[in-house]
Amino acid sequence: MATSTATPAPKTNRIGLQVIEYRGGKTTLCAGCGHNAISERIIDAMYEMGVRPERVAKLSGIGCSSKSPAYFMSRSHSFNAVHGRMPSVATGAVLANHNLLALGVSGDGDTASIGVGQFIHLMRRNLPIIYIIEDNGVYGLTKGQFSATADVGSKLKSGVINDLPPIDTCAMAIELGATFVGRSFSGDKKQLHAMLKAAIAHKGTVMLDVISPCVTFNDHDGSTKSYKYMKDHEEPLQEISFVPSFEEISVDYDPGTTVEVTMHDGSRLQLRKLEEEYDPANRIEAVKRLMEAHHKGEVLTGVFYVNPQAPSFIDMLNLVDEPLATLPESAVRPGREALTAAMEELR
Ligand SMILES: Cc1ncc(C[n+]2csc(CCOP(=O)(O)OP(=O)(O)O)c2C)c(N)n1
Ligand code: SF4
Ligand SMILES: [Mg+2]
Repeated sequence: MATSTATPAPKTNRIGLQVIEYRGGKTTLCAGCGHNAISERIIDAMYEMGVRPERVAKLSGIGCSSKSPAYFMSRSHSFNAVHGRMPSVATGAVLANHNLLALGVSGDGDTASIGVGQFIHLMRRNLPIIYIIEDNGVYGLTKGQFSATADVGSKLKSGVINDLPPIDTCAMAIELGATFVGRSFSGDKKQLHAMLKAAIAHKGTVMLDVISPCVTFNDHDGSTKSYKYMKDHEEPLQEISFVPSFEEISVDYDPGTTVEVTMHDGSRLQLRKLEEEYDPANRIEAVKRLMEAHHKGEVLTGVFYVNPQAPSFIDMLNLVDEPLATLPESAVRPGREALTAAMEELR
């Protein structure tokens, strides 16, 4: 009897790419660093959503977290900005070419300490960008000093205790106007994966704070950003499922217990409530829940706020459809007649 020796064709996504084509360089981060797990989730989400790597612009600042874009999607555009200054570079890149999918990767130090001014202004514009904070509560790259997201009472290995109140980047982003805000944990594979896919479908500012333990400087007893602390204190707000517009899968959907949000492209984000009523369209409730969770010592995770209807910064500026970067010279350089007419108007 003849046996077939043909090897099966490699698995590809809806644009014909294999997952290997979404990979990056070999990581130089510590083994077990939460940031490596987040890179893996980004690779899976981009592959499953069929995003063309060349359409992605990876942007970051400085830190171990900001190094991580080197470890996924080598075929994408990439820019490492100055420490804390990624938001202004990202804003320029998106305005120059709004066909790009901007993916900002930052750290808690890069965002909430040196970069907090830039972060604040990015959050109030609804620029289309996915902004991820890989949050370990310390400056990992410079050997583990407390950052501005460290909780009161959290202890460094040296015994130093933090007594300054933390900045909650999610509460801040919601208050300032970001239109998709959530928190996840690098160790919560399923939740982070669903959130990233929904983030790719959102048209506006996505801000995801992902607790990402630093195994070298902040994973000991007494730390509130360790794997153990997260295992004991993570309080998921919902079970998250995401159905992309190109897949007609019916998820086990019970309208009584699930809130469904239709995204800009027709994708569906399904948030199955785990406890009392929670409306992800209610900004005030979102901030209240975050403050209550802090008070109880819980780390609330999930999608806190989503508004797929708000106009993006691109809509507000009324930009032409063709990206500025590819407009021909004839369109961007007014001729003598147009200049003369403009001068006449100003007389
Ligand atoms: C202008 C400037 N100030 C300070 C530094 C030193 N520095 C480099 S990374 C870093 C903090 C990084 O912390 P975070 O963003 O939380 O990233 P992590 O390493 O924890 O992932 C600091 C203070 C720098 N590179 N540039
Ligand atoms: S020092 Fe901490 S943050 Fe940096 S790579 Fe190592 S584990 Fe990750
Ligand atoms: Mg950090």
